[in-house]
Amino acid sequence: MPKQFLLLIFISLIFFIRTEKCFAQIEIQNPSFEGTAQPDVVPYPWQICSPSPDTDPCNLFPQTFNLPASDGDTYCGMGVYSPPNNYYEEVSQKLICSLVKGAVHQLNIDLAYIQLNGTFTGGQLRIYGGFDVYDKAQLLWQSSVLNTFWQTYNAEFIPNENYNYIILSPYIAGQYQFSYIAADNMSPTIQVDGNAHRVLAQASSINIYNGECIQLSAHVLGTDAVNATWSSIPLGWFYSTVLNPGTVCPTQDMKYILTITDTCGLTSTDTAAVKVEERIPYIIPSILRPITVTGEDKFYISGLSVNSELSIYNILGQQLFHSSDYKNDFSVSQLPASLYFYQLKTSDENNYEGKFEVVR
Ligand SMILES: [Ca+2]
Repeated sequence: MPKQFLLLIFISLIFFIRTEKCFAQIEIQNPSFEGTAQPDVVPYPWQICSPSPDTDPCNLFPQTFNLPASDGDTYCGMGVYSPPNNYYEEVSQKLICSLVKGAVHQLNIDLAYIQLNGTFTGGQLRIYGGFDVYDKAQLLWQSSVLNTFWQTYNAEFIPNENYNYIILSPYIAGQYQFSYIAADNMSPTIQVDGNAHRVLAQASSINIYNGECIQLSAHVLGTDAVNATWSSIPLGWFYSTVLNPGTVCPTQDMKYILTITDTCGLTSTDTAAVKVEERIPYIIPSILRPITVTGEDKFYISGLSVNSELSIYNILGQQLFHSSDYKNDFSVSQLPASLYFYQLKTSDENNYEGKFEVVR
């Protein structure tokens, strides 16, 4: 096989892998509206949002309502009467898992409209998202004008919030217009872009010195998190407000991946990079010639680590300065020329004692 072909196959494989789409799924219960055909009732667990949709074909008008189900035995029928009557028969369902704010969602649904003695025309279906049975907080999608035969529609939408209800609502344009919308055979799941998440994992990166240990810091934004794991730590521990994965003592640069899983299986990951540095030996000054104008008047310890405790004494043994977390900020500008003594206790529990001279 020529090399060019092999290269082409390789590039195609990379392209295929990179463009493969990944979806999470939200279940729709009873997506085919299966139940006992009857007027003014919708099959469980669908709920009536605005009275009164029907489970069809229910022989409400047997001479004309002769549309068989698109899938199974029954479907949902919704009457609509445009302004000024504003009559809309609507159904809603509480989702097991909420929609995901900002993510691309897709579902399929079969739709048609039913003619009644030539008085019904067209009509469309709208899908809303909300937070209760009656809440039409956001119009998510609207179909084109329907036909008298079943057609499958693909609804794609992006919710502005994590709505936990969807509402199906009939719509017809114009005034004094009637229609009767039929809906059936919804996809059993709403597909959500796999990169979406309801919770956000946050891990903090940090630098340490070789020989030190560190407790990895992790937080989660959102309230639906149920599980968290660190990929480089052999733990499978559960969610708490502040995640505490324990302590790690790497001797080389490491990356620890935090994965938060929410109640519906969507995940969010973040990486904590731990950079391991070799400790620089402390360089403690022995002579200081304070020049205040250039700022060279500080007792500056090169290589000082955090939480280092420093005390400074005069030649009489009187303590002039103490800090439990010295920041290289002690000024000798006001000290007379003399000999002084220091005690330094570093964060790794090493003690250093010595003297320095202020010279003027
Ligand atoms: Ca059905």
